[in-house]
Amino acid sequence: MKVAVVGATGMVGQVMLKVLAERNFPVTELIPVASEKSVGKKITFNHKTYSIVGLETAVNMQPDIALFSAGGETSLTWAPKFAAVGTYVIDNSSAWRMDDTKKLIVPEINATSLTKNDKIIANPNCSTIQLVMALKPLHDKFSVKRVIVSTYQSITGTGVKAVKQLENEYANKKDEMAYPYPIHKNALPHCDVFLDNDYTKEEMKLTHETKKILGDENVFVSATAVRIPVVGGHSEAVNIEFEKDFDLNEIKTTLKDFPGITLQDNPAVNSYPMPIYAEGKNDVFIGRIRKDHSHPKAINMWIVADNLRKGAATNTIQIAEYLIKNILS
Ligand code: 2RA
Repeated sequence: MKVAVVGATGMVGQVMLKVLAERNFPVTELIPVASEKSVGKKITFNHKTYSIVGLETAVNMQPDIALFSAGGETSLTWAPKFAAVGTYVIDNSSAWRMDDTKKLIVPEINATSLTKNDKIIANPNCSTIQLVMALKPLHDKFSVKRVIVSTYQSITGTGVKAVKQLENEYANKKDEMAYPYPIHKNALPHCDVFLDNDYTKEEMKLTHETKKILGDENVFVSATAVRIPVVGGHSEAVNIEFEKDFDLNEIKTTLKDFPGITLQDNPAVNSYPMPIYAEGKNDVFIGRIRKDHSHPKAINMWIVADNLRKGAATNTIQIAEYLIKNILS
């Protein structure tokens, strides 16, 4: 497979290269793509050295698959150009996610909806992916009615500039800020920008994307997205109200049996997910599963995942794996 990685020098792009190698993805030729200032720089992948190219050159090389993590503007302009030469594009930006003509894919949930005509495929937002991985098996069995989620998001979701800000704050250095306030010893209830309804874009992504991925407009999600000074992954405290009665043990078994989920749920021995231990892993980790004592048809749980992996790079590559197994073969 001729594979382009668009945004190859970014945090997600770098993790995509790592995951492609880890999973022995059948890359016969890599096309690392980045902004003009990086063109010509070298990237090593699977013990081979490649030169970074620009977008125009990459399109003309006609890759089989292009994995995008280069922002919405670049994707809106260039994804159609790649698709026009027959490339399957999997995009990590929000550009195509809510486009009715594009599919929003978490492979364990809805990859089977993909056809050969889906040349631009949207990868959901990282905080959405780990949430819907828990919701999907429970929705199928117990009909999810309402979800209240509070996220505790890694600064890596913002990018290199945020990681640099935290390092500078550790070192008491004043430099360019990624956030309007200090992030060290702080928690910012502000991920992405505020909208007219006083929610942030990140919070509304959780609401809208969850409905689309589950294919059910009657699943109601209310979110509060918080940025915290960690780097290993995003955590989410989630309350789920069901339409149907449920047995807690059946809830746990249903989650445990769903591909891509690892349960870490034994308070007696302090077993629960944490971002420091989820970092570098591809699963979604779930624990603190308990009945909501304030509501007869609701439960609480804690969900953690590496936002650069299952939240971005790994999910993207799992979509590509599905394509080559079921559509490109
Ligand atoms: C964030 N989910 O964490 C967004 C984009 N990666 O900032």
